[in-house]
Amino acid sequence: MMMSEQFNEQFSERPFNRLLLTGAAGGLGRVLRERLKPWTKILRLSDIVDIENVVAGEEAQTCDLADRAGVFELLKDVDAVLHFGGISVEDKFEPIMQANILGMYHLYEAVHKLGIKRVIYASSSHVVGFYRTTEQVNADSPLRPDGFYGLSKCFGEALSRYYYDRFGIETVCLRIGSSFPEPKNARMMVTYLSYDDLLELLRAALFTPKVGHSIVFGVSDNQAKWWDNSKAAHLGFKPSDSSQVFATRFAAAFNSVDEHDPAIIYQGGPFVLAGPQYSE
Ligand code: NAI
Ligand code: 15L
Repeated sequence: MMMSEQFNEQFSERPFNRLLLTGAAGGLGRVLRERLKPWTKILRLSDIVDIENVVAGEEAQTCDLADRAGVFELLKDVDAVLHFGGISVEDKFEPIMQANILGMYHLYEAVHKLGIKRVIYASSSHVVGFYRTTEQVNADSPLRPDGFYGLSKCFGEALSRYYYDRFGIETVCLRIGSSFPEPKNARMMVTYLSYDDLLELLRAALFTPKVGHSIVFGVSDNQAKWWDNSKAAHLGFKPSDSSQVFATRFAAAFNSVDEHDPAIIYQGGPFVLAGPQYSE
């Protein structure tokens, strides 16, 4: 039995009335849509694109995060927000600004004005992508974003810090590494976060009684490590999986790396090179 199943067994009734999941049509949103239901009577699903095949226990609300009135409508009667919506890779500044910067501002204004107490924010390891792969990073390390996308996640982390310091709204910023069914390349042997471990991370972020403003790296218990989660020990996040089960696939890639390639030198991998192609 998975840890999250053991955890779910203790509820005689679902602990939340209504959780909101943004980015629900995306890669992680589709995974979480299935897995969050034991925690909430109603799961409100939102994305800029329509949510399909809505079933009992779900509500769907299409919303562009750049639309302030729409975001306020979206957040009505919500207990907590799992914010996974937005641009998820490097892009031009303008769409990133609309979805990830303006959208974050709208979200937190609505959270504040509607009295919502906690947000779980899908940040990214690309807030520190310009550290070298030989370096260790923790939640207090200075930010070193690797592009406009990483910069927008830095903004999200700082914005949520402000709303905690000023208004007491709790946020857990998840600096997710690479959360896919399995690692796609040698870099992801270090950055991989399994879906089960992602769920365990969300459990820790949602159910730890007091989180204040926390930053935690979303990464499985992989053999090679760049990120030190000791500053987030209060969350009690303990990953169970490891990318090591996929190791044989990438053994050849490790032996043939170009040590002068920035995508190899820096933790952000190919993201460190992507920026200039999007600048106007
Ligand atoms: P994704 O790109 O598959 O999903 C993002 C969703 O946000 C999409 O369905 C998209 O339609 C929606 N969206 C985009 N612009 C929007 C807007 N203006 N208003 C409302 N919705 C909008 O990305 P994925 O992989 O599911 O990631 C989810 C979140 O987790 C993202 O915020 C991403 O930055 C973050 N993340 C994901 C990682 C991963 O390995 N999958 C790693 C690090 C961070
Ligand atoms: C991210 O932040 C992206 O959202 C995701 O698509 C992956 O590219 C991931 O980082 C990564 O670094 O592998």
